[in-house]
Amino acid sequence: MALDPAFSAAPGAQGVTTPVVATCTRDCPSACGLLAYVREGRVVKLTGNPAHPVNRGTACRKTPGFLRRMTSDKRVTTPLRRVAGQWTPVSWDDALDEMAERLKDCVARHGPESILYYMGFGERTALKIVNARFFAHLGGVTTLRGTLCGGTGYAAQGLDYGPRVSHDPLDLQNARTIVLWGRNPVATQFGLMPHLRAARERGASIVLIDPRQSESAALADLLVQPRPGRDAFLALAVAKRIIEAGWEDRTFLETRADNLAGYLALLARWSMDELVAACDVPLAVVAALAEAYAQGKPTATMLGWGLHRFTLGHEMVRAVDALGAVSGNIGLAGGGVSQGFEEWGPYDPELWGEGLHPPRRKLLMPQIGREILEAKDPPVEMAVITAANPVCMAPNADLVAKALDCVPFVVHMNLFLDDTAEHADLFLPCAAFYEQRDLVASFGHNYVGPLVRAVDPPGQCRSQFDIFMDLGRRFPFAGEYIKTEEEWLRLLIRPLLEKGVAWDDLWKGPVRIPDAPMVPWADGKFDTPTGRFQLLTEVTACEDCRDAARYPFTLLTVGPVGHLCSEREPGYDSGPLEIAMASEAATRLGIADGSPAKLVSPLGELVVTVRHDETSRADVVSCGRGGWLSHGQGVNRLIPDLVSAVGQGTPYYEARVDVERLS
Ligand SMILES: Nc1nc2c(c(=O)[nH]1)N[C@H]1C(S)=C(S)[C@@H](COP(=O)(O)OP(=O)(O)OC[C@H]3O[C@@H](n4cnc5c(=O)[nH]c(N)nc54)[C@H](O)[C@@H]3O)O[C@H]1N2
Ligand SMILES: Nc1nc2c(c(=O)[nH]1)N[C@H]1C(S)=C(S)[C@@H](COP(=O)(O)OP(=O)(O)OC[C@H]3O[C@@H](n4cnc5c(=O)[nH]c(N)nc54)[C@H](O)[C@@H]3O)O[C@H]1N2
Ligand SMILES: [Mo]
Repeated sequence: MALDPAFSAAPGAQGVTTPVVATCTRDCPSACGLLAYVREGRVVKLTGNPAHPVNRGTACRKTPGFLRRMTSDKRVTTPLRRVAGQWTPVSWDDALDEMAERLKDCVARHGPESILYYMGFGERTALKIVNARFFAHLGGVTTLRGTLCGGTGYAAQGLDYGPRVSHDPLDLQNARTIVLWGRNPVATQFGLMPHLRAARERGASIVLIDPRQSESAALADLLVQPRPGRDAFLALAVAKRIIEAGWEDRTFLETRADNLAGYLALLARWSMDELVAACDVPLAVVAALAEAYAQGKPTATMLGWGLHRFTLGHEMVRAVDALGAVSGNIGLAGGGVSQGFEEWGPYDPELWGEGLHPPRRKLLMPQIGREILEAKDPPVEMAVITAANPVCMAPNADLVAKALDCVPFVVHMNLFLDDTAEHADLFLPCAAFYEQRDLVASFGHNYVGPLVRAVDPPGQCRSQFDIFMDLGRRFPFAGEYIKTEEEWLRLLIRPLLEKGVAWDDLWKGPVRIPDAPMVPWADGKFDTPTGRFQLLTEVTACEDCRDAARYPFTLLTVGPVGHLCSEREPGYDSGPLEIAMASEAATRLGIADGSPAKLVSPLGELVVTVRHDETSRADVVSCGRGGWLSHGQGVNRLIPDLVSAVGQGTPYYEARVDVERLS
C-alpha cells in the first residue's frame, strides 16, 4: 500500500514503515478502517483506510485525539496499589498474586457472586469475550444486565421485526430520502459521511429529526425539532397524514403486518391537532415528512441512540418502525428503519462461558450504584472493572462512587487515573487499540476488521488478554483457559470460518460477514412468532408527569464532536462545563452569553458556563457527555438513575433541570 503523500513529504519522515492496517476500537458505530503510520516504535499518524468499504479513507475529528491519548505521558505504565490512600507502583506478579488471592478468598468465603465483573464499552473486541470467560470459570460471578447504551432500541425493534437487523449502510446508495432520526453522524459516526455525501450528490434529500440543531443539521434539507421524548406522537402524526392522503402501503399492512386494526385505532385516538401539539412540530412539517416517507421513496430511516434515552423510548422506536411499514419502506432496498448491528454477533456465543455454571446474579447497569449498595446474600466484596469509567458515565454518579467505596476491594483496568480510579484499590494499566492483536466488529456496519500489534504498549502496560491469561495461570482451570491469542481468536471466529471466511484474509483488511443481509426482510417474512411485522397498538398518553414547573428544561447530554464519552486524559484543558440554551430563555433568566450559572436537578447542582444558542428549543438545555467529575464537569451527578420500561436501557434524557443565575 502506498504511503500517504502528505505524510511521506513531511520533514523527518525517514524510518516510517508501510502503514499498518488497523481498525478503530473506540466505542463508536463506525469501527473505521484506519492506517497506522509507525516511526521508531511509535504510531505517529492515523488516517482512514481507503480500502474500507464503509469509511472509505475518511477519519473523524476525534482521531488525532485518540493518537494523543494513546501516546500521552499521563498514561499509567506500571500496576498501582493504593497504600494508605496513595498510589504505589507494584510489580505485575505482586498485583496479580494479590488479585488472585482475593478472588479465591471471595469464592471460598462468600461464593463467586460476591465478585462483580463490570465490563464497560471502552473496547468491544473479540478477545474481550475471553476476559469475561475467566469470571465464568470462577463459578459464575455477579455480572450486569441492561445497558448504558442501546438496550431500549434493540428490544423495541426486536418486538417489531423479530431480531433487530439493519440495512447494510452501503444500501444507502439506493435511498432517495435519508432520515437521520435522533442520530448525529457528523459527530458520532463520521464513517457514514462518504455515503451521506454521495447521497446528496446524486440528489437524494436528507432529513434530520432532533430537538437540537446538531452538527448534522449542515447535511439536512429539512430539519425537524420535536419536543424531546415525543417522537412517538410525531411518527403517529406522519403516519396519520399518509393514510389521510391514501398513500399507505395497503398490501404490506394487510398481508405482512399484524395488529392493523389496533394500530389504526391508535391513530384514531388523537386528532391531528393533538398529535401536532404533543410533539410540537408544525402541521406543514408533518405534511412534508409524510411526503418524504410516502412519495420520496425509498426512504431510509437511520435511528440513532437519541431515542433510547427515554423511559418510554421503546414506544418512540416502535412508532417509527410502524411509520416505515405504513409508508412501504420495510424490506425495500434503500428503505428500512435501521438502528444498529450486533458487535458481538460474529463470534461464538458459547465462549462467554455462561454454560459453565447455572445462571448467576446480574445487577442492573442503569442503576449500578444502588444495585451494588442493595446487593445482599452475598454483598459485593470485590469488583473488577474493565474498559469502563462508571463513576463518570453511569447516571447518579455520586451514588456510583459511594457504592464503589463500600466495596472492600476494587480493581480498575484502564489507561488513566480517571474518576473511577479514585475509588479503586488496584489499578492495572492496559494496552489498547493498535498495541494489541485482536478483531473488531461493529455496531454500525457488517465488517470485521483486524488489529495487529503495530507498536509495543508503553512501559509495562499489557493487553487485557495478556493480563487475564497471566491471572488464569494462578487458577485450577488454567489448563482449559490458557491458550495463545491465535488459538482463542480461531475459536472465537469459528462461525465466520464456517461461513467461508479465510483466516488469512481477516488480517489483511475488513471482511464482510458473509450472510449479513444488504436489505433485511426483503421477502416480507419476519422472525416474529407469526412471521409478520408487528405494528404497535399502544402509546402512553403524554401528560407530563415530571416536575415541569420546578425543573423546566430537559437536559440532553449528547455525544460531543471532540471526544468520545469520557475518553480524555487527566488534566485535560477544562473550564466549567458549557451548556447551550435558547438565547431567549437565558436572557429571561438574566444570564448573559458566556457567563457562569448553576445547573440544578433534584440530585444536585453544577456550576456551568451558559452559551446562548439561537437554534435551541426553549425547553431544552444541552451539553456534551463525558466531562470528568474531578474536573468539575460531572454532569452525570445530576442525572437520575432510572431504567427504561423495555430493554433495561438508561433514560439519561429524562433528566430535568433548572438553570439559575450566579451572582
Ligand atoms: N464524537 C463522539 N462520537 C461518539 C460518541 C461520543 O461521545 N462522541 N459516543 C459513541 C456512543 S457510546 C454512541 S452510543 C453513539 C451515539 O450516537 P448518536 O445516537 O448519533 O448520538 P447521541 O449524541 O447519543 O444522540 C443523537 C442525537 O439524539 C438527539 N436527541 C435527544 N433527544 C431526542 C429526542 O427526543 N428525539 C430525537 N429525535 N432526537 C433526540 C440528540 O440531540 C443527539 O443529537 O455515538 C458514538 N460516537
Ligand atoms: N449523561 C450521559 N451519560 C452517558 C450517555 C449519555 O447519553 N448521557 N451515554 C452512555 C453511553 S451510550 C455509553 S456507551 C456509556 C459508556 O460508558 P463507559 O464505557 O463506562 O465509558 P467510556 O467513557 O466509554 O469509558 C471507556 C473506558 O475504557 C478505557 N479503555 C479503552 N480501551 C481499553 C482496553 O482495551 N482495555 C481497558 N481495560 N480499558 C480500555 C478507556 O480509557 C475509557 O476509560 O456512557 C453512557 N453515559
Ligand atoms: Mo453508547
